[in-house]
Amino acid sequence: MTAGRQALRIDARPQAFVCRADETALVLIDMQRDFIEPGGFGESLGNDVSLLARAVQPAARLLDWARAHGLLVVHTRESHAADLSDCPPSKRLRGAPSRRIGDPGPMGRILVRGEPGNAIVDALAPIAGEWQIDKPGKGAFHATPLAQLLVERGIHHLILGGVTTEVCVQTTMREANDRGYDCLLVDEATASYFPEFKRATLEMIVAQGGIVGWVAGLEQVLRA
Ligand code: TIU
Repeated sequence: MTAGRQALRIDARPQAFVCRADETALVLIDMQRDFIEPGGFGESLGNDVSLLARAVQPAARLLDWARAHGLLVVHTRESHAADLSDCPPSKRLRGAPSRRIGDPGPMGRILVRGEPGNAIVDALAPIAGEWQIDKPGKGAFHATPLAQLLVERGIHHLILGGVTTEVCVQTTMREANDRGYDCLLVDEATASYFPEFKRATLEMIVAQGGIVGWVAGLEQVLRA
């Protein structure tokens, strides 16, 4: 058996997650400065961004593990075109943020593609061969080439981390479910501005026999 076809068995809830390395992708959702560092979209919404920084080092260990096992690695960024043509007014005008999408901020225009704030944080910087998917929505499948690219690569399982647990991560898991993927979320590698929402999300994922998917601790994954 070649390294790529290696079977992985991860101790998870509600039961073991079994996949093959060459049919599995690690998907890191929106680990970008906009959400994790002060001065970006997350803070403009009134959030304490330090709550998200705690997921960075666990996500880096998960990324090292995925690279060592030859998994396809996908990084997503929530972002919009400079002319905001892919940003529905309903999204831009919602709520009362201190800065709206497209407004100038200390890390460039908020949530706009190519601005400094839109970059993946340094500790998780993509390397050659890894995919970067720019997504205008919360889910990574909406208005992106992700579905087609995963089919072309023969991917059947997704291992996920990223931010925020209950918004872009869970939305992506639900989209992936409807497209036939088995999804595992790694506890320490995801975070929310609302720790109680993270806890509730992990529970709703594994409830009902894994209605949304699987959840595992980082150490369980690293042991696989
Ligand atoms: N606000 C919030 O919790 N999340 C987002 O707006 N986007 C992502 O989750 N990436």
